[in-house]
Amino acid sequence: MENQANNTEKRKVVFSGIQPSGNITLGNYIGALRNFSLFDDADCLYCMADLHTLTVRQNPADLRKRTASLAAIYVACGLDPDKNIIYCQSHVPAHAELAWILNCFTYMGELSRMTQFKDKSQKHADNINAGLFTYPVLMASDILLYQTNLVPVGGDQKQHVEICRDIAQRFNSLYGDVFTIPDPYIPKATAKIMSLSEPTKKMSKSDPEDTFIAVLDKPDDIRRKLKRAVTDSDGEIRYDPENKPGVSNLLTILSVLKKQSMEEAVSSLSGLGYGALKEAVTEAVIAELSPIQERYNAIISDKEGLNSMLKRNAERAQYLAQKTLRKVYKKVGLYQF
Ligand code: ATP
Ligand code: LTN
Repeated sequence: MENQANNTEKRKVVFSGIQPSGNITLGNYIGALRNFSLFDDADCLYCMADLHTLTVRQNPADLRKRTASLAAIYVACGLDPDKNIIYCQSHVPAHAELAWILNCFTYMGELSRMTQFKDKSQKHADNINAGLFTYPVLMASDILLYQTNLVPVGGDQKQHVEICRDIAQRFNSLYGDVFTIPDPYIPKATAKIMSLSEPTKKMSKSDPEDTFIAVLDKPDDIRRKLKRAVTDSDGEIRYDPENKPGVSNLLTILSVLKKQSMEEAVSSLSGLGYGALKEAVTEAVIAELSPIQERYNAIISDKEGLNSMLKRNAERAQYLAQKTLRKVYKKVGLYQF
């Protein structure tokens, strides 16, 4: 937090991104998206990290569709596109340009320690490409271009924010104070929402449909998926993530969405069984997602409005990004007119 303390008069900058690599899940929502609207008094940028998705093979038509859909989800979740800069990563060339430079300040050794790289290499053993390896460098560029103070993400991205800090500190120690050193913003209780079918694994949008609830799922799908969610056989409603991961995951979702403490959530179900727990979670999820879906439908049906918002916001982002990029080019010695 030290560099926040140094800038008390200046507005904080908040940056985050989500990959349009599948249906946006309840894990993305609770772990990240929902927190994006907490920073009313900061300058916030939220991107659709479409360049990042190319590290895994994508169907081009689907990728295009999902990118527009994610933009509409951001707005539907309450992010005002006049106050927050909501844009597409590939529309701002400075991201890829800075990534090249920062690749030259990042070591193979530190990249090969990234757990996401190891996991995705296993999952896509036929396509372990260089982009998958340098993924964290592009993410560092996203963050550093805007002199970001805070990065709201889920727990799985902590390591990537740490390597971003290391790269920035390395660069600053060679060239002076070029980059702000960012801090992650990861509330502990919601850092990792678990898969419905394997509650010891993270809920992930690139896993099979029945393992997650999507933000755009219809009430019937939500009900069906939660009915099938894996629990355990002892029948007691208790928060104990180690021994009762399925039940604890459902309790986390319930308490967060109902804005209750864990104790309140557990005691509201005292004496009841897993059927009642699932029913309560179902109702809470539907109540949370229905108004978002209603706003989403209005936004996504106005393609022109959406495109003009994205264009305007990409220009705002590019203007800010250029300031940092020009400074970096100058510092490293690239010839300029
Ligand atoms: P993929 O399966 O394609 O890797 P993902 O579902 O893990 O995707 P990302 O686009 O990588 O999603 O993540 C977007 C944001 O959501 C990140 O901040 C990430 O930490 C957060 N997030 C993703 N899954 C979860 C989860 N299960 N619990 C909490 N936060 C999550
Ligand atoms: N790698 C992130 C998505 C992402 C991101 C960012 C998050 C891309 N660029 C910058 C925070 C800041 C993920 O969730 N997989």
